Amino acid sequence: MNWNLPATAKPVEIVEFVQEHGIAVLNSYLGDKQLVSMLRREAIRAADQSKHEYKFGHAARFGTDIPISYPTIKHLVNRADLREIVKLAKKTPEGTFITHEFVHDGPWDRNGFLHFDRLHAFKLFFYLTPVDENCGPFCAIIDTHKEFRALRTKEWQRTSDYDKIRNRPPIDFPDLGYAESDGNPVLGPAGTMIVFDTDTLHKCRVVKEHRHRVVLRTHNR
Ligand SMILES: O=C(O)CCC(=O)C(=O)O
Ligand SMILES: [Fe+2]
Repeated sequence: MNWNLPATAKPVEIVEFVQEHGIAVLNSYLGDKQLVSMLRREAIRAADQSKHEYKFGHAARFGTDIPISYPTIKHLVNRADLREIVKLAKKTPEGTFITHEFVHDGPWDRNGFLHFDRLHAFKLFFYLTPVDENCGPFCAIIDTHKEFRALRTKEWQRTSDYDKIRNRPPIDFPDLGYAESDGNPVLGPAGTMIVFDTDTLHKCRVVKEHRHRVVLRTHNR
């Protein structure tokens, strides 16, 4: 199954595709190069100034109200098309998470292992730098969200302790037959949007030496 949709896809088409397959990729969804470069500059400033701990590099977390010192990011997350996607998915915006990955030698953060998120979310994920095989591409396995929605639900019935939830199938559930190297990378230019249900198995691959990656994602629950 191919996860690519055209950058002109309508919010309803995007949401229906993600509900069915768990993930959709829209190359160059943010087609305006100047917009993307302003977003990248603000995102790097936000991540690099933040004290948030992130083993792959720097990360910043905002709630739904983005500080006025990041006007381009604030404008993006409030854009009508993005709000429409979240609304059609019947989710509520919870916050924005910005990461600047540049660390290429472990130990890795948990998102460096094939996983589903312990807390379910619907994410809009934007590459703000071009991402090839060497830049720590986001990797995923399409059509896995239904299987792992069931498993996540079962895990939360077993324990209510977030730290005890098992969410890395190759490590925690080897009998299911998933390997750490499974999953296809999303490669694309800066401005690419990935829309995904976090029950889809996914991970971040390691950034190679002298390369970096900048990502802005909104979390909606
Ligand atoms: O940064 C990545 O490529 C993976 C991120 C991730 O696991 C997530 O956003 O849930
Ligand atoms: Fe994740």
